[in-house]
Amino acid sequence: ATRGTGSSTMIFPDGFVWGAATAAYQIEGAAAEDGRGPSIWDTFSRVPGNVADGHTGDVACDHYHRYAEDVRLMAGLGLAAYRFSVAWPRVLPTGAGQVNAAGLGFYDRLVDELLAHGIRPYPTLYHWDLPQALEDAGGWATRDTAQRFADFAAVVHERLGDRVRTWTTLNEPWVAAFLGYCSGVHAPGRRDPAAAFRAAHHLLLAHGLAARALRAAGAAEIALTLNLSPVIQTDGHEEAAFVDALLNRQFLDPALRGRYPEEVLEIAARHGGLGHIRDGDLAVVHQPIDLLGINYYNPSFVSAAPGEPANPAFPGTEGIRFEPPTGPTTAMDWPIEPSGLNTLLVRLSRDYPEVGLLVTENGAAFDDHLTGDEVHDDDRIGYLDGHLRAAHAAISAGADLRGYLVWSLLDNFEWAYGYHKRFGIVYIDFETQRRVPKDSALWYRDVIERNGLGSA
Ligand code: PNW
Repeated sequence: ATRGTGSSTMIFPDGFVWGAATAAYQIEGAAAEDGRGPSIWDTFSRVPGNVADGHTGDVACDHYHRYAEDVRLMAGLGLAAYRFSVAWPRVLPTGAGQVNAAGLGFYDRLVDELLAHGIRPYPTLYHWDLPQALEDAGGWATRDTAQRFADFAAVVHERLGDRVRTWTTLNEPWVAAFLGYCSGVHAPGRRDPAAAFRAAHHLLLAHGLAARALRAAGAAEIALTLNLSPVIQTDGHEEAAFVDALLNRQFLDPALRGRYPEEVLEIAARHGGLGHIRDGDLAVVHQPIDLLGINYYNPSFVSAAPGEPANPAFPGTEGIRFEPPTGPTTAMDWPIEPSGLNTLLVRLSRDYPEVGLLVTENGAAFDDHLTGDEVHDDDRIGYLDGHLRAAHAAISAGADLRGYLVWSLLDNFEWAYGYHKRFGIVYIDFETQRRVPKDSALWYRDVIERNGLGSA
């Protein structure tokens, strides 16, 4: 019952946490309600050309008003955990100063509603919606933003700490820094490698300062969520290790070992220098944490290619080619490669054995169609089934994996792709806001009920 093949019954460990994930700007809507201030995504999405068809998060899934219905949906699926993010500009409209009680009140009601339905809340404190006022003061490229974040974390903990056990500081600092400040395809849309390395460091510092503040305030468990991708070399030799250092170890090593990879220091030194890294910073970044949140979608394939220009999100990758997928892909054109999750979990448990592991995102966009009251998304079921089998194989190989949260509960605002890419296990009709559980949601309900997978 423990083999990683497609044909055996696979039961997960007792207490394995099954759930789903979302993020504030992607689902809430109500962008100007109850005193919420603007975030960098409100600004960015309004600039023509930044988001497909000029979509914004103004309405999204209207979750701000429909959260009770959405929690009922979750309960119907048997979810034990729900990962959401807290919108900083709802709580502190300009990022600091006076607390906006109405904004904080939303998360207070959401947490109560979840608990009333037996669902454990897993808040993430930063999922990319930086208050615009802080960006105007320099954003993540500025050191002050890290302290502002720790102050925000303390405010949220003060209100929810009696009911929330597990606190996640950041979601995917690599994406926030390198898509936001280097390639510019995410908010705030800056194209400055030096600013991106500073942003990455200040995000790590923000994580450390917030983790310290949360711990001091009595938080039971603290987590950091990273987007991680095994880098596979199709040709050449040094290239995969270099990309792995930028994408994965730039965040893993400071947070879990208190040091930067040499490759990162070297390349950051050539893009603006290392003056932003002060003595003692890495000790702050290296706080004891309980869980590493893993967002896994696909491996990255690279090869040596002399003359290739640097990838816009990866400074220093001149001469390295990011290979397009050759096998099956999702609607994002991302490769479908479940074995990458096994590789990743086994590697993390070997290289960072002291931290528990939680898959905080895994899932796929496909071209879904509503037929009557049903969505037949067999492709998504296949994706999830394959990845759960890979996760189970990693557990059998000794990985300390505690749970799995599917991305996403709902179809939602998929950043630069707007509403065109559907990642939900629940379909949203964005005209009527009707929710329709897809076949994958019903399948997932059965997985949760039996704590595993049946014969395939
Ligand atoms: C993650 N990349 O984003 C986010 O945490 C979610 O908000 C998002 O909806 C989900 O994955 C699906 O995209 C990523 O380019 C966006 O490597 C881009 C990348 C990785 C993760």
